[in-house]
Amino acid sequence: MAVPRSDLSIDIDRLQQRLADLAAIGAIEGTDGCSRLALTDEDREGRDLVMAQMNELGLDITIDGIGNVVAVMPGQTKGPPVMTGSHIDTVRTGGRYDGNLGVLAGLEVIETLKTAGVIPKRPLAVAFFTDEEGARFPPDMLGSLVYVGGMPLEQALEIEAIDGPTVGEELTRIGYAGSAPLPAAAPHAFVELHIEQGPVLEAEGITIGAVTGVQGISWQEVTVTGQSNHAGTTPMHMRKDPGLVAVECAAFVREMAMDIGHPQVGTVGRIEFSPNLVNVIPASATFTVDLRNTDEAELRHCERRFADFLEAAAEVEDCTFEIRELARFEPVVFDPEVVALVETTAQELGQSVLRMPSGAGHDAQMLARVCPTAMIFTQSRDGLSHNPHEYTAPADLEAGANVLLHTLLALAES
Ligand code: HGY
Ligand code: MN
Ligand code: MN
Repeated sequence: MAVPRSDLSIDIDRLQQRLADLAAIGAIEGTDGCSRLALTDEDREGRDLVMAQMNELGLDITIDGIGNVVAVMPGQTKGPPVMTGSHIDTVRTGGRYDGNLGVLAGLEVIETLKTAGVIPKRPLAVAFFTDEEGARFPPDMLGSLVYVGGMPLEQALEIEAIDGPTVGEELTRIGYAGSAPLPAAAPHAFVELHIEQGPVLEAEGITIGAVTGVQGISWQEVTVTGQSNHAGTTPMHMRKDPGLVAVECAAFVREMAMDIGHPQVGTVGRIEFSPNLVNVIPASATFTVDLRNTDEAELRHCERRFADFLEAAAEVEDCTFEIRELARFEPVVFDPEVVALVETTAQELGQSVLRMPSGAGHDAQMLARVCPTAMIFTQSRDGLSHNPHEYTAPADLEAGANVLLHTLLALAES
């Protein structure tokens, strides 16, 4: 393990400026947050900005068929790069750090090395992957999933957005349907810097998270169909109200997760009635169920309990239902050597560090399928994320980016 070079550290003001410039695109009025759903015009603008910075750094840039962008700094030798990166698409109520930090800190690392005249043995790459959030086009981590061969490109291009168009149509519309081959060649290693998006580091008073893996994710979309009818004339015993089934399910998901206990979580994040009018008993109700657990068997058990509840609730209300799987990823364990490298690098840099799993999904969980992978977490104030008031203090950003710098350098020199 190379001892971090004390003469090399990132420029936090430059990194903060990069974060501010990107957050200005899709800025959410009165907050530091931004809204750049995947493949929207705001996402295109964000992509254009980051690509301009990649060009300014003189990097070799490629765009692949799902719109992933990879920028490479040549090393002293050829071969697979040590890669970092994340995503720059956001949820509709996004913060400026989720994903963006990992990409922009990667560029900051490259600029720090170039300024110091350091050319690593292996090439270094910084990537942003398409549609990590999965909020507009499910599943999440779509770009990195295709990148590692987890989904054929043709299948990904046909995925429809919650607002209509397909991935392929939107990629073409925004000019990011690239030609670099897919699946991509595996990097030598992959390390992603990301905000924790949870309360653990702050509560423990720890600066850096050495992330050991990512919990399993199950996303389902349920459409319950009943009978629309007049809200005023239909006696209660004659109703087939899918809206009731949907809200009963939402309450059950919460109760079930509380009953199972930590680390089980369950969320109904999206719910839509049709025709969604004050005086009409809904014809149908569509809602999403997001279930997660670090243990695959527990997650399957939770899915089974929900399915049983849904079946019974629909039957009582004389409704039918359909389930569409939006995402299903088993828990991922990161490479122990790379996790240890993150941990020792943080310690060498005098930072407190804690090994911990990730509650959120990340592109790293896809890259872990093809190369040694780990993640670095920094604190999230109040554990807040997917919220425009998401915040990470400059000292934490600087600490995280310096751990990234020296971890990448150690991997590039190994
Ligand atoms: O849903 C997630 O965990 C990630 O933010 N895409
Ligand atoms: Mn993220
Ligand atoms: Mn996110």
